[in-house]
Amino acid sequence: MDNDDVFYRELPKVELHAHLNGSVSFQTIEKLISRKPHLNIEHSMTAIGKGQRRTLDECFEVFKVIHKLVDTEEDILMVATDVIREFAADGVKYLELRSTPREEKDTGLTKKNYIETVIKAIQQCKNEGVDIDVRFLVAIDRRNGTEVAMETVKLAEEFMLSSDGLVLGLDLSGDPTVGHGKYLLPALQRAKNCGLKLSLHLSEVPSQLEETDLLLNLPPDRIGHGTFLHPEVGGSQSLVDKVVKNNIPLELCLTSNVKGQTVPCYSKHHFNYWYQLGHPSVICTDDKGVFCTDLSQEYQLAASTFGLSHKAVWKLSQQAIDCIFAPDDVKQQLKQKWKDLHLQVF
Ligand code: 6MZ
Repeated sequence: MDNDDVFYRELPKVELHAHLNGSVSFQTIEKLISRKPHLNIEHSMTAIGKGQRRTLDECFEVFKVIHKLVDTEEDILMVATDVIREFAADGVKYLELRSTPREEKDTGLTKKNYIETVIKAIQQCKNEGVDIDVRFLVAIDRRNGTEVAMETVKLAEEFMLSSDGLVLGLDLSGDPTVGHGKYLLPALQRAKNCGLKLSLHLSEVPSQLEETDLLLNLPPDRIGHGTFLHPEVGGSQSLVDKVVKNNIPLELCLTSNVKGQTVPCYSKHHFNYWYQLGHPSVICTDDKGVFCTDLSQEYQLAASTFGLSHKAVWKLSQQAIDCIFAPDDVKQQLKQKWKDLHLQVF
């Protein structure tokens, strides 16, 4: 590692947009494959390597393969503990993991078990003294429609009340070309009313202006991607104005968008647009396993592409603290941590 690599690794980081099953590393996939050799899954089917690109559609096929490998409580516990330890090893001090609770008839897995198991993994890592504060966002896969969305919100609500602050909110994700947000509004509204924080994937693909406008009226607490919000790429000034007026932070995932081909190259990534506006923008990984990246690399890419100094990068990672869903006392603790580490690094 050269000095620059060391800086990014040691930079304390906040990860706010990480899908559990998209974050499974090469090593963990190997363990899963050896548990289930009869599936005949090869590693090339679960990740998109350096220089490779896929359409977003193909990316969603990759998740289906991973879901076949992760279908028991035991698998989820291993995957979640591995993912948490890997983020910690990469210098992430605060992580909000998100995942879609799944029910698997063949293994008896229920959605409730699913969430309980992720919580167990978080607690296990905490008990082991892993240096990272982890929270959980329950995800709605938009493909599954109105009823499942409402069911998911009710489940998230239950866990928000019983998980000692570990379950904080809700994510809306899934293939953006499937379904329409208007059918999910009642569920999202209910989530908001009961105190769940909302992070919504918005405008990840073009031509979602109407849906985005509708969902921005909630308003969400954070936006995932927002790739096609601004007028230069077919969005609109009024959408940008809504985001700015409500001061809704964006979760931006450079490699994911380039490899998934919604952004043509790093230099055209919308990070630049929002960063220039001075709008809260948080660098995230999305799916570090599938896209073969980590958060240190994403910060380094943003810096090298857009000419950010180490000082500016530090500020960027520090400002992410204000965008977390955990309460103020957690923000204060993290700010103190950044302060202490700043003295060691600079
Ligand atoms: C939208 C995405 C996504 O929930 O099984 N997911 N949704 N856009 C993306 N951009 C690439 N990347 C991942 O993790 C996998 C699930 O996360 C969502 C999809 O619903 C995917 O099935 P979990 O842990």
